[in-house]
Amino acid sequence: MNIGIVCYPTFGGSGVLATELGKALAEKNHTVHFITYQQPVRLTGFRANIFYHEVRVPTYPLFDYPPYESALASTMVDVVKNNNIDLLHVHYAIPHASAAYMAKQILEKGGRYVPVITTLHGTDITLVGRDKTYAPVVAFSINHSDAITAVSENLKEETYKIFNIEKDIQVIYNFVDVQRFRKKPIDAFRKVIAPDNERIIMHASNFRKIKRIEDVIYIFKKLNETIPSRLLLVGDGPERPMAEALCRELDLCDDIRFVGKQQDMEEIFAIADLFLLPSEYESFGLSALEAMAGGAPVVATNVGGLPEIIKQGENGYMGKVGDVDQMAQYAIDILKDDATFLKFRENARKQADRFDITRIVPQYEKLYEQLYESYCKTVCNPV
Ligand code: GMT
Repeated sequence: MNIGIVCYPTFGGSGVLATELGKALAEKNHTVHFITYQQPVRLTGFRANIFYHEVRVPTYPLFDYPPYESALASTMVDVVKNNNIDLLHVHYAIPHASAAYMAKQILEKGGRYVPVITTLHGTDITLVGRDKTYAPVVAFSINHSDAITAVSENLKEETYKIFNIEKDIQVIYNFVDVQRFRKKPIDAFRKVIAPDNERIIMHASNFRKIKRIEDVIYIFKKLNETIPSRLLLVGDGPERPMAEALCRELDLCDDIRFVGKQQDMEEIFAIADLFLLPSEYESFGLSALEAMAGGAPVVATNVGGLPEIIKQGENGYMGKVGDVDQMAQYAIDILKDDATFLKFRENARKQADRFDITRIVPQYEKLYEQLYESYCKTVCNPV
């Protein structure tokens, strides 16, 4: 099939997932057209059947806010018309689902029919989407998508709770390429981070408030008092200055390393002994799944879709939001001896297998095929 994928090109989970999906579909001989404002960060190297169409947003002195949504809708129209696109798959409702609706209306006026699938990722529903500034548009564009998917059962339930959705939402879990993430750790890299063979604790995110970076640091502080450890903080975002200041205040600068945004996450996860994700909310927690695939058990909060991937006492633990003492104790329980740690590590890998790319991508392909067939029967060529 010829598939148009619209996503955020940045390090956020929705853009990562959309890019990995596009790459996997291309591997399976589909042709994939990414439509976004910047080359997606995980879209590296050349592949004959992957195309990238940049959305340009011409500015004009009148515009305090350049109209990205209009530029995106116009680019979608252009890409669909000129590349034989069979369907559009948009990731993250705002503004992708409403831009897709607009593009679809324009195309239909010209007799060109293209179904739209919207995948909901989390904050597009639970945080930004529910804000009354956006809510009517989000609800409308979800209801006018031809198929809707959510990345966890929790997000599906939240969507029904927050909006008046008249359609079925299918859960298709996020995935990880287990083979790629099951890397042997690079010894020299481990030694740089943990020269005295300390445990390596890791957190990766976009450093937004919802991630509670300060809790990551407090959990680490407590753990480090019992088990010598080093904390690797991967990513960047608005909370980073606060986090750096907190490390200085707690006199932890020698034990905590900020490595910024990183491309080759599989190399980094390979040296992690434990992953921390004490977020206020996570619809799924893709970074936790990637960490598990790399063999790191997870200590997280009991929120959103996290209980759908973390099994308490098996591959990690979940505590209450803000309960740093409890989460630190969980981390100690996992790392206290090698036998326990290796059991958790093995279980984390096994759990990641359940979300392997080879199991999940066919679910998207099946949805594409079913939708394309039914859409063409009823809309493109009605009898
Ligand atoms: O977590 C973020 O702030 C990024 C956000 C995004 O849309 O890029 O992540 C959301 O989508 C990911 C991929 O589906 C999920 O794994 C994250 O849990 C989800 N984040 C939240 O729900 C806060």
